[in-house]
Amino acid sequence: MNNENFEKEIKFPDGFLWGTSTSAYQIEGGITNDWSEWEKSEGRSKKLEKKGKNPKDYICGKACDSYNRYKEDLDLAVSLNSNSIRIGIEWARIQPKKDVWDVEAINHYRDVLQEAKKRNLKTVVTLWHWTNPVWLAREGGWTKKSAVEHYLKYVDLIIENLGGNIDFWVTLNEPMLFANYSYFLGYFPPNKHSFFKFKKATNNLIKAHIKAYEKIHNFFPNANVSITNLSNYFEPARKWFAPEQLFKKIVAYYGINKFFNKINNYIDFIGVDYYRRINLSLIPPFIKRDKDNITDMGWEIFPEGLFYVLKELSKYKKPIYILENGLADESDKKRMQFIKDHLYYVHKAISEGIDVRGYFYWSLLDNFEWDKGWSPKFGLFAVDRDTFERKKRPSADFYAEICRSNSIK
Ligand code: IFM
Repeated sequence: MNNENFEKEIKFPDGFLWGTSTSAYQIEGGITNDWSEWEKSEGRSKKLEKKGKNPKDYICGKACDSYNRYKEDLDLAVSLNSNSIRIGIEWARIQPKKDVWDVEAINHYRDVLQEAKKRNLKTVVTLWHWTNPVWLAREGGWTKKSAVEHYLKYVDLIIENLGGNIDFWVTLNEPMLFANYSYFLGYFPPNKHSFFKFKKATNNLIKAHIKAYEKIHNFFPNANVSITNLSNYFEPARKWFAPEQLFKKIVAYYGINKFFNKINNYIDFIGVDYYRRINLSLIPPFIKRDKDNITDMGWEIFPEGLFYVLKELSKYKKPIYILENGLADESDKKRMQFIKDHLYYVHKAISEGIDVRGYFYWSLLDNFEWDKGWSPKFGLFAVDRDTFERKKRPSADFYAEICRSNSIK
């Protein structure tokens, strides 16, 4: 990115939300759900061993022990001068069995939210971030209509017990990615490869969101409710090649627009999770990325893409919050520039009239990166895998200064 872009200070609007994002399963530890069961399964371990990988590096286990260390984590968020935090609630903790509601778990999350409030942090709360109680998965998970009814009972409980401390509700995290990875591409449990199941799960997730939206609004008429969507920037690898253009349209439709089109009358804001540009190729040669411009996971760093995504999503005419943006960068050599460049494009979008109201860095801590296990390091704070000690990376100070000054210098 051209440094001329940063010759002068860039100020963000007053009241802009600055935060970090986390999710329950990825940091809390000690959870039993469909993911924890799958991770430990023999089939999964064998597949990993065949690839020369150690299955232990792919087990969430105690994660970052945040279920016990949440006050420390909230203090870290405060140390960043952020004014908000995105946290998750784990359904499987609240309803470990179909007919058991765990009062201790509910009280725990009440305390987490109250502690966040005590620290003047606005709370963005994700009710479902891909993981499910084991009993629900055994009933057929999201391909069954009953999942919607079960989810809504869980939402009722959250509304009544925790709703007063929730500023922004995220009913579902990246539902299209979940439906795709779990039921079509098969990367996530239950590892299915069926377009039919993918469609069923998608439709049930859409229904679940719409009904949850109505329930939350019945109780709290002024609530802010939405989903987050993984909104990466898709491009055909060859702009002149019609099949790749069509491929791009299909992927962008299923990846971004389908869900928002269906729920557009049932959202108060747009939640954007942006990470990278994805070039869609159908035939070789496949694009090779310059290694200076990729993350530890090989994802292309493409800040401009965030601007295009914000432009595209502005058509829904809702306030936009970037609820995830970050990179895996263990050495922390690229993180400051990454944040700075993405924020440059956020600001450009705002100055062109797009109503962006917040930015949340993913993630506060190094955490469990799902099927990629423990190696990707997204955190502003590193976490020792044995002692759980949190250690600040230099980019945390950099981000803290942005949050403090509401500007980039
Ligand atoms: O870690 C995930 C998160 O759970 C959902 N959005 C993308 C992140 C990075 O892959």
